[in-house]
Amino acid sequence: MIKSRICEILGISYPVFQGGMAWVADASLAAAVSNAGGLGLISSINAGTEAVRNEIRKCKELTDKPFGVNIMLQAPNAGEIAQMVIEEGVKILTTGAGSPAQYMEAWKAAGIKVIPVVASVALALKMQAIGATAVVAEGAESGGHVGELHTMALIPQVVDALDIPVIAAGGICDGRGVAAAFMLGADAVQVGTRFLSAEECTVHQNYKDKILKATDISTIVTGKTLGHPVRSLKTPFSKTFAKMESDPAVKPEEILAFGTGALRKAVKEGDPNGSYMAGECAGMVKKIEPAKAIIEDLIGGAEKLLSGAPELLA
Ligand code: TUI
Repeated sequence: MIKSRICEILGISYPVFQGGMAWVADASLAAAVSNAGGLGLISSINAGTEAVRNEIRKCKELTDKPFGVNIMLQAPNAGEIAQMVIEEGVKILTTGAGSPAQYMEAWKAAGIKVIPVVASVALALKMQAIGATAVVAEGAESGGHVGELHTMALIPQVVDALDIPVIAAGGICDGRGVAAAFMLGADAVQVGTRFLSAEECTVHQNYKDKILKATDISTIVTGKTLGHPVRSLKTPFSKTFAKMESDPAVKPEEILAFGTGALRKAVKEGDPNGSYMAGECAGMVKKIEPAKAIIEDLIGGAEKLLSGAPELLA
């Protein structure tokens, strides 16, 4: 049975976090993951602060297990969300796309366990120094906003630098990825893309269909020229975005305007011109199934591999 210190710290049965995917991670998905023994997360990127508050309240009705909220720090309402989660008695937070330093004091005073997502050793060390409970180290295989380093090199370097637990993210999609993450020294994994195919995931069916059809080479990173690299499925939208970026005649403001609202359009409307954020492992997602089955496959698969590992030494 795979257990780690993060299970004790957070009161969860399995060391599996569900990524707090923007527009995607709502009460339905988070509660399903938490009820299955993992850590469900609700995204702060939704139709405004009050919509996120409602998701938190819904989640409390759907599960009595621990769950958390992911705060996207670059969002214009990040400060508002930071206060709202205290009001709602949220106990676990993950943060992404920046440093949560300015909010740490208030969150710690409220007894919140803060688990920032980091993409480098430097930020991981800073987060440990300001009182983070753990960090999610996210490699560039992941979907959405990505850093520079990839999981295989990032995780052991962050593990070596820190004393607090490290949750590995980026490219982890089945028991093989989970086992590998533990071998790299991680205490848990965070999985996003695989949960897009969960029955309880409320994304538009077109989004699920695109994930199920994806292959190994289906994703692309755009936005590097804007300082905000994002991995998404190759679609007419992302290809046009990439073309605009390589055309010196197109101004950054025009590109930004083109991208605004594109993720919501994909998630909520299945709009073919939307942004279908997904990780490199989208090609490994083969079926729609309950979140519980996904967690059982992740953990069961890893346990089987790890218990067979001594044979490698024979
Ligand atoms: O945040 C993410 N992934 C996301 S956020 C998002 S929302 C969105 N993005 C673009 C368009 C529309 C909507 C989609 N995906 N992952 C966590 C993450 N954080 N990955 C990398 C980082 C990161 C990168 C640099 C964290 C900190 C950082 O350093 C900044 C600093 O201050 O040093």
